[in-house]
Amino acid sequence: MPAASTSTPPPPESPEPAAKEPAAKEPEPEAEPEAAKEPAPAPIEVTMEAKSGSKLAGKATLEETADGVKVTLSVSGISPGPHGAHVHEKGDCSSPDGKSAGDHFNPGGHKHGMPHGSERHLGDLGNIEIAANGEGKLEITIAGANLKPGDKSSFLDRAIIVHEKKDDGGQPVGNAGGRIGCGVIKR
Ligand SMILES: [Cu+2]
Repeated sequence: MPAASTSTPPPPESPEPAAKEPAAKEPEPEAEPEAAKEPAPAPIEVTMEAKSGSKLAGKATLEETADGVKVTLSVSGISPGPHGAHVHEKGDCSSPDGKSAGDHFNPGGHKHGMPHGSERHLGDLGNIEIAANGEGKLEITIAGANLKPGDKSSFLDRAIIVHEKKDDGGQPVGNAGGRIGCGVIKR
């Protein structure tokens, strides 16, 4: 057996470097860190029903944002001027007068107030301003509210009420009179 050759074959020539790497792709956006917040729930569409013999029609969209729940309420068929609007505690619009929706949604046990005031119910949306043609829109973001199932500050499974009169901020519920529109906030 011949002595082991000391000559090892030359390493194969290293292959030509590939002519050119294709232009580097844009880096992928960094993946969300594992502890990222759970995604915000999808927006909720609410159909408003006429109550107390009104001709109200309309809808609302509720969307969870970083700043709270954004409520966009559009109604038609009611008298011009301001009309109180609130989230009420029960997602039940079954009664003709809307009272099945219960009281203002007030998980913090506060006094009634106007939105953005320091003392207010979480469900206080203020007033929707109705034009001469009977139509109006309210857009407001309520800090501290969410749309999560079962959360104590959630607007889910509650109701939006539009009142016959202006919410003047007075106690206990703003002197806004009867309930002329109601819509259940549900998925
Ligand atoms: Cu109300």
